[in-house]
Amino acid sequence: MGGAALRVLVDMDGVLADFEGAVLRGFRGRFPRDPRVELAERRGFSVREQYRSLRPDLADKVASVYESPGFFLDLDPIPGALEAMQEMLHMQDTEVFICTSPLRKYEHCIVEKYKWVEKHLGPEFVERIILTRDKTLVAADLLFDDKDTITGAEPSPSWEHVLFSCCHNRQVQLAAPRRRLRSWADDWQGILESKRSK
Ligand code: T3P
Ligand code: MG
Repeated sequence: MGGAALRVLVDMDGVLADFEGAVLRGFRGRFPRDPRVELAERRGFSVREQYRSLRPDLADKVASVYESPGFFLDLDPIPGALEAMQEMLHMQDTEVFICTSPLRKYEHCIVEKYKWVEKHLGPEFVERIILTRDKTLVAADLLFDDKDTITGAEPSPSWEHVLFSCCHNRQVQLAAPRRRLRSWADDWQGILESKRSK
């Protein structure tokens, strides 16, 4: 018997669920005559800020897309994510949790995130949802997350943040020893193995 299990946190939007693709599709459908930010042009975590710099009135318009009922429930899974989560769930000496933040405008987002997990990953994973605006307070070995900078009340979180590549963070240069997972086809198993104590 080894030591304690390896605890892995997996973020939801941008890692399991395709938030960016759905924002663009929703915006294009609702505001077809307005300029938009194609995925190849996305820079920075905040969609709203990039649309604001394109034209100030577009900030509220793009926010209305992701604040609409049904938005979070209808997100497509990121390729390979569901399979990777099932594999992690059944891996020995491994504990996997979904660690996700609700929008400040939480009305539809929270319940739809729970429903999405039940629909795509099943009831075992509903038990494994950690919903928090502050991920630094959650203790784990690893956090896979597409947000490039994660801060909160705890100045030295226990986890290593592995940046999950997403359209908005492809240009971000990581300082050593920070690392990325480029997609679910990349070697996530190798990253888990690298954290296990001998
Ligand atoms: P997650 O923690 O699962 O990645 O902010 C609430 C959620 O919406 C959070 O989910 C991140 C996601 N989100 C973006 O990815 N980009 C945005 O611009 C906004 C507003 C939210
Ligand atoms: Mg995310």
